[in-house]
Amino acid sequence: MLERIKSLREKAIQELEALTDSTSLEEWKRSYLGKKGLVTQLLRQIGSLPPEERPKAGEAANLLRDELTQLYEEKASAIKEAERLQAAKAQAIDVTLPGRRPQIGALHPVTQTLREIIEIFSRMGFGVYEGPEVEWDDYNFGLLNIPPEHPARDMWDTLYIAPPYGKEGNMLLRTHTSPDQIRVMELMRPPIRVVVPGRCYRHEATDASHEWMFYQVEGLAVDKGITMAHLKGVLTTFVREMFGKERKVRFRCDYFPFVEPGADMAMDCIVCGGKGCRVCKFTGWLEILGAGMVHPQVLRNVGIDPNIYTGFAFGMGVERIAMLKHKIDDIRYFYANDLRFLKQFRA
Ligand code: YSA
Repeated sequence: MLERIKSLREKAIQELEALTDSTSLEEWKRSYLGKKGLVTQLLRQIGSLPPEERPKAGEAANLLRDELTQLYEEKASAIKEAERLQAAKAQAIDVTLPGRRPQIGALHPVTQTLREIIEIFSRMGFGVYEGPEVEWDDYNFGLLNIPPEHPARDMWDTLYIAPPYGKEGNMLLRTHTSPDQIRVMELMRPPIRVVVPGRCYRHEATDASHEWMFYQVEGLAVDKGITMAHLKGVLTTFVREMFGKERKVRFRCDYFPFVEPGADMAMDCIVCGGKGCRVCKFTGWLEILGAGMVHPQVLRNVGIDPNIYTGFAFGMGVERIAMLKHKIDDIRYFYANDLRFLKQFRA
């Protein structure tokens, strides 16, 4: 009997030492110390031994039960602690891992250019106004001396918003920022000095220099005694601030129904320095904006007396300015959402 107890002890302890989880530990407990467990069975058999063997066998069996019970408890707390540590490790954050870099965006090159333009005009005392992109026909055309059937409307075909139209006439996506000249003059009385940045839309066959959606910056100055000299001075200053002191500018007559006289302004080609290249179509000059003296009828349309006040206005394309600034040869890059292009303009 004592031999059986000894070998049962060795087997039980060996098995116990190999256990690593609480499920198999409970299984072990059942098979040795449970109601039908091997140690329990052994204890029951003591009574059937010859009387002289009983005391020693009983003592040994009881000792085995107590020892295994204690070993079980020690193992149970060791496994519990190990399982607790493992669960904590699974949840833990490894602070030694390298961090993930946040994706930091940047301003779009057109926005950067727009801000630069506005800053230059701010330094010359111009305020900033913003008008609606969805505009009334009358503001986009009529009040700017472009009545229905006027041939200038052909140049500025646009997207019309579906009926019902209000009493103000058709609603459309503005083709230029010039309607905001009217809005500003309805809001303010002279002296006026504002620039109006914003998106414009045209029914346009896109190409390297034309988009169907693009930005303009409108400029307007109205006061007593404003002349073409002020217009030339302000715009020449703008070009030299934006593109460098060495830039030359050229003004030529142009026609816009809402100015008299009208002009376009060009600067010497920044790419070839005025010698002639593909960008300037071998003319040496790059046109950057339309301008002129505000037409007396436009002033009358907003209740400003043209006998007292005069004004100048201009409208420039922001993408075209950005193209010149960065020597970009196709306007379509700006809105193609290609990060290889956009990442080059991280400020
Ligand atoms: C003229 C006289 C004023 O007193 C005031 C403003 C103006 C400008 C006028 N409203 C106008 O829109 N003229 S424009 O059709 O020649 O456009 C002005 C500028 O916008 C162009 O010089 C060009 O830089 C830009 N632009 C025009 N159509 C464009 C465009 N840029 C990109 N895509 C297009 N489709």
